[in-house]
Amino acid sequence: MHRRHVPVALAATLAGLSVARPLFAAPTQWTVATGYRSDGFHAATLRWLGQALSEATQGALSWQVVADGKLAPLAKIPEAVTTGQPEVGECIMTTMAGAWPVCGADAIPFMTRHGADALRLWKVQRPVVDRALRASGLVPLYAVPWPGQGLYSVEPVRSAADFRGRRMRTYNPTTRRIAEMLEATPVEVAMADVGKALETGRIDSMITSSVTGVEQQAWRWMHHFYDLNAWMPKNLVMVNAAALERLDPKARTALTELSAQAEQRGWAAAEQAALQSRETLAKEGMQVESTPPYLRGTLVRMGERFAREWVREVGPQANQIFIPYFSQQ
Ligand code: PCA
Repeated sequence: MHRRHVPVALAATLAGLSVARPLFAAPTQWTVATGYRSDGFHAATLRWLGQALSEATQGALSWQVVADGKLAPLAKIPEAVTTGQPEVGECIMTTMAGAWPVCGADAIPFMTRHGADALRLWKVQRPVVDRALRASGLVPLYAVPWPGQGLYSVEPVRSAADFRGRRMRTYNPTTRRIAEMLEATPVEVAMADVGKALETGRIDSMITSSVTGVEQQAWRWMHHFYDLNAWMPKNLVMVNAAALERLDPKARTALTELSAQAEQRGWAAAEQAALQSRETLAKEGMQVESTPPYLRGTLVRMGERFAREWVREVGPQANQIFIPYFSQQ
């Protein structure tokens, strides 16, 4: 064979080889950042999806979950994902409402009363949130809720007046506004630091889920849990749009399909976790009570006010969520 023809022959051999290669291109390893605990049910869903992807793509796409805000603090994660470092991130949508106001419907008190409401809300939110995030180079993969938000308190509570002068832990603009409207002092504390804040007396009340109360062993300092079920905030998992675009089409399809499965698993896990953790709170000696009627009235009025304010802030897109949500009830 003439030397000049060798590369041609080699190219032909390689072309032949590429036909016989596995279904997917070179392995892609992504990083997933979450600001929440690695032993929580949200992180378990992320890990399940990573494993399922790796199996479905024969190792062509896999990811590593970095939890506990070790890669970036919770609030900074969406911005980090827009740069592609990391490729995937998880953040609570109520925190994202600052940059993407359409995400704010999640924290309107008493808009959703149970898991079915929350799922219906997500179905109508998703296309609107999807459009807003894509404009920033992010693509939503799936969302999973926290259990309904309840009130923890050192002292018993009967009405809004009982909050005056209290130090209430907040984790987003809504909980901050609630604290202010109740004339309590808002104290912003990341979830990871709640135990410490309780121990040192920085806070004496908080609104969060039964799951978070159990993870933080709230009963060591607080004895009253009012099961307000005020709203079910969702964690959104999003991917950098350019990284998604670079994926082999088959891996991209696997990611879309398996994300839908992860979402279903996550919602079931949230329901399970809510039941278990409420039981644990009671078993650990916490008084689990329903919402005091006077307080409920105040919070419902706040919910209505928040809804009006949110519509004013977001404009017509809010109606793209509200109208189908309320008309399907
Ligand atoms: N736990 C998280 C967010 C909502 C929840 O239930 C927290 O307390 O920060």
